[in-house]
Amino acid sequence: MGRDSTEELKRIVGRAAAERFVTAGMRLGLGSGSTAIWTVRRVGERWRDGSLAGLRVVTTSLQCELEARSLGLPVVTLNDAGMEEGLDLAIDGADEVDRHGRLIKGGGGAMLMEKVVASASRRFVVVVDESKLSDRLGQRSAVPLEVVPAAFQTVRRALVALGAEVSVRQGVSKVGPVVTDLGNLLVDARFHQPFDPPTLEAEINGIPGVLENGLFTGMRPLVLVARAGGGIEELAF
Ligand code: A5P
Repeated sequence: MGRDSTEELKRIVGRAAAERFVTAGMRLGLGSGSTAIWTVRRVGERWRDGSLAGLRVVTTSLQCELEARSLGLPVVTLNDAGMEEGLDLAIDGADEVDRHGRLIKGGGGAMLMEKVVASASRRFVVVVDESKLSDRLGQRSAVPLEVVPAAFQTVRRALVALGAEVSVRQGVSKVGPVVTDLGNLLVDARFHQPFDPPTLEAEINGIPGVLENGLFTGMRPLVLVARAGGGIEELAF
């Protein structure tokens, strides 16, 4: 690790996205996790200093919503009046980014609404530190899935047939499984063999009982990468 710690890189890149891409009057999607939260905070500062008049934000998780509301940001939903055309921009973190701009997301368990919000947006900006760059998706992270609880065993069998090692994410300060913001299970599917990301994304979502998975392969994001040696690189896909 170079000059800046990973936590500092997250702060730098999260704030940079809020400064470079967010403008007054935008309909803005805000992501979740320890990097995107810095974007939320910087948007909050800019809102309070009056430079983002007319902004409306859509959040992707309870974490993000509580932060946005505590900062006084005007939180709306995709179903509210005035949001029929979707979002101008969404900004979010990622767990892995490959050289084609394909992502694994969902380390924080919010990938269902993150994918809804990103796909509702004309532009998608991803904020990461350089440790998230990956030669091959799946090298660092399992693929997270949000699963209807009653369908867990059915989904597990189908994932094993696809070659995955399957685990149910467990709470840290709570016994038992993690329950998502939407009341479902979080299942982590680890693939030890290389896979074709778009094919796997579609195959997993074809399993009945799977609500969404953390592969984001068709989004063409602009990825901001905070470098440990200093500076932020912009990778366009
Ligand atoms: C939340 O569910 C995720 O998709 C996050 O965006 C992703 O896990 C990256 O999180 P960090 O910025 O905390 O590493």
